[in-house]
Amino acid sequence: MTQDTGRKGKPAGGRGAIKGSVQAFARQGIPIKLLASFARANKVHGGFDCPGCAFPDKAGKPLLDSCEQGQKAIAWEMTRKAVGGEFFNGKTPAELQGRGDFDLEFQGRLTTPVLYEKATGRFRAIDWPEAYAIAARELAALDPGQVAFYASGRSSNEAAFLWQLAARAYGSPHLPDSSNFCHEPSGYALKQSIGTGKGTCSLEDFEKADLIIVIGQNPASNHPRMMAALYEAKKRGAMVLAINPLRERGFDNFSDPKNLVELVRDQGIAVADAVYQVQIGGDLALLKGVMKSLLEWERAVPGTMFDHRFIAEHTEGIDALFADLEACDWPDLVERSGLSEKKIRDIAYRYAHAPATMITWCMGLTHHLEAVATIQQVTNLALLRGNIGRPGAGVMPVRGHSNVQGDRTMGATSTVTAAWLDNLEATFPGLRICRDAGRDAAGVIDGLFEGKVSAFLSLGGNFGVAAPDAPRVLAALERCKFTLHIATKLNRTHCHPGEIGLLLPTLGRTDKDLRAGAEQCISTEDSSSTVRASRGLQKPISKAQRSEPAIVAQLAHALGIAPMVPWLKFADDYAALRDRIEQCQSGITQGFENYNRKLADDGRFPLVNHAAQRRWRTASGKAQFITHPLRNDSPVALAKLRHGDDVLTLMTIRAHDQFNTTVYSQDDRYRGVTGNRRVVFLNADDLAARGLRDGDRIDVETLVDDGITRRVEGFTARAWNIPPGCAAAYYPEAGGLIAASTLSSHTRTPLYKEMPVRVSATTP
Ligand SMILES: Nc1nc2c(c(=O)[nH]1)N[C@H]1C(S)=C(S)[C@@H](COP(=O)(O)OP(=O)(O)OC[C@H]3O[C@@H](n4cnc5c(=O)[nH]c(N)nc54)[C@H](O)[C@@H]3O)O[C@H]1N2
Ligand SMILES: Nc1nc2c(c(=O)[nH]1)N[C@H]1C(S)=C(S)[C@@H](COP(=O)(O)OP(=O)(O)OC[C@H]3O[C@@H](n4cnc5c(=O)[nH]c(N)nc54)[C@H](O)[C@@H]3O)O[C@H]1N2
Ligand SMILES: [Mo]
Repeated sequence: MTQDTGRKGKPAGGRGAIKGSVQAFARQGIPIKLLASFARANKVHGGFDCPGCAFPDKAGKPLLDSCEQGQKAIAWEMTRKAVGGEFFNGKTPAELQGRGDFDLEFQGRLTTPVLYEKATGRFRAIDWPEAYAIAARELAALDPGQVAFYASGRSSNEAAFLWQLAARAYGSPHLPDSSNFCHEPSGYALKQSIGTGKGTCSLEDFEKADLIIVIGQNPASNHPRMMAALYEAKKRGAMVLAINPLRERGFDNFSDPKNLVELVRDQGIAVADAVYQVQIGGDLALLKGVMKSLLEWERAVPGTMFDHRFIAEHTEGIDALFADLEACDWPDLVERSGLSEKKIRDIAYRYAHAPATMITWCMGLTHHLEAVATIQQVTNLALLRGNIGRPGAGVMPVRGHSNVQGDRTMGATSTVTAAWLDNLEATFPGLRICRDAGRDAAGVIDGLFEGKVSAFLSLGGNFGVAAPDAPRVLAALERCKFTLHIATKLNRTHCHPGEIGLLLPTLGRTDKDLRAGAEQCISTEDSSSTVRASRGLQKPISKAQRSEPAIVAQLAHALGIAPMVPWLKFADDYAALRDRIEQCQSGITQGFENYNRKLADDGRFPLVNHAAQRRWRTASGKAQFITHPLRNDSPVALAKLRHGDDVLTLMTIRAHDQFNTTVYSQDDRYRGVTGNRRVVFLNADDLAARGLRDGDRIDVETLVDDGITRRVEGFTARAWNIPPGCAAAYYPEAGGLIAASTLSSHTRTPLYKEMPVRVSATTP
């Protein structure tokens, strides 16, 4: 059986990217706006921060700093399609639930507050004073310990700060966020290892690295501006290695749309020098193998492999790491990683010969049982050769949502330090905030299932679809007493309101934000810890839309909490708000001094990243080599004990035409998929072993032994270049297969990319 490689020969990026951008705006009926959008996206001076990914923006005044994927997200938001009272009035949740996800969002921008009451069973448009009054009435009647405040990572620093302040002042410590589903293990692992829970690289490092290892990431679809950086690196002679179960298109063939010669020839270059097709979840063993090779060579010729001075001066725990590596045996590492000893040694050899190496990763490492352990081996590998805190070197979790890192810096998370809470109280004298332990996203899901979370509020996102066990989470949201969503567009979670449900229309990144007659700017933080100003470019489609900071501040004001916080002033004057944020950051995050002035003068500024300066904020002041055993009790291993060779490991991944739960089309042009996202990519041998063929209709069932049946039906099998025993399907279509009862060690992140499943032919 041959595998389908899609549109063979066509590069990722290139003409396709230009066409994709044009189509995105044309589909919204606003083709002309593409020009303004390209001119302003990610530009620091007078521009706006693209609402797509969190890849760093170029410094200075680049002609262009945007990509196809960013333009899709922008067009989706800039659309002139609107949905208001005429759509919602009289509709029941069942009627809305009957519509497809695409159809819901394609209705356009939300333009009116909407109320749902179980008593009438219907939605209806209301005005803002009524919305605030209802929210205040509901929240006042609830026990704050039962109320969760979720944040997705698209908001601004200003909105995120107010969100956590309002939640804590109200009395709830429950601040789950999309990071809990995303890079939580990265932050946790890095904090323990190097004392800073953020990546240590900047965009300039891409210009100086000799080797860039891209592990568990598909930048061609999810961070195309990073593809441009890799492409430049490759062209100047750097080496790029990809570690991924899939040979993603961008690795083998990518053309920068700005390169006219390649554009005309419609041909790009192989950006990756090699792609190592690791087994799903095999990275921990692989990384141990790479380090074991280095150790063996070092023992043979001492002084050749490691940066001994760096290790002696800056680190602790090297002996335990060596002991751990010595205890590993090669056949076991080979079996677990799915890569031959030769290939693993090949990576080690290339790493050992590169003067400066960067290692970047994304969800391919975090959505796993041993995510923290794996990321700490990435860090160990970097530390062994002093590859942190010098030009062209470093560790870089490439963040997802455009301001997900900033939300965290603003304290919008359930785990914050006591120092942060102290600063909040000191900044607003008289304020008393909740200091209880808060629920993370997994905790909120448990709470929803057990009835201990009875109200759910969200600042953006699509929680009921993004969460594991999505169908059960949506049903649990309906059992809530109160739900409230601040959103730009209608999505499935909104169609499952609680007894009282509010949906509040907000401005997005691209909208001009006028408050009390003055144009406001917001700020965001990218994956390289750079904070920047962002100003919208178009007039909002409706006068009834409110900015996120204004909505949150008005809600808090209506609720009558924390009168010492000047909520209404903050709603109209974000600079005044930023002055207080600066105060709260004192002694916590260095770099926010003169926040407003820096934004006004330079448009952006870096936050101090201690690890990048080789200052390790760990208990001992040294960077830590941390080891973890290889486990035999993963959900996949347990399923194999019961179901033998039937078990496949499923990863749920993104297609080229989506942003998380927002699906733009049924196509994935980089993987040759057209018109149907309900596909499962499988190794040809695995298909044959099950008597299946490419194109067959199949059902997929989760093999987690927790008494719950999870199944999707009528998917299409695709024979694909994927390691044996591995399967891939798209998120969110396959999200119902992910068991909320299985979570990663340390950070309780869902195992979105490591589910044991069985596939079988659909019975007609
Ligand atoms: N256009 C667009 N941009 C986006 C997003 C979007 O949906 N659309 N989403 C944003 C968000 S929130 C995020 S978090 C990022 C997501 O960006 P990515 O992490 O790149 O996205 P995923 O599709 O989830 O896929 C991860 C990659 O990991 C690989 N992988 C899976 N399991 C393993 C494993 O065990 N080992 C290794 N080595 N690799 C593995 C998969 O083959 C796939 O190539 O992108 C952000 N940017
Ligand atoms: N099976 C599976 N599940 C996953 C993943 C996976 O790989 N596989 N990935 C996980 C990851 S990495 C993440 S980050 C989560 C994402 O989970 P979420 O962040 O909860 O989901 P999104 O799809 O990003 O949210 C989209 C919605 O946000 C709203 N929105 C968009 N822009 C704005 C804005 O500017 N302001 C406001 N207030 N609202 C806005 C719109 O209503 C839109 O419908 O999903 C996780 N779920
Ligand atoms: Mo994410």
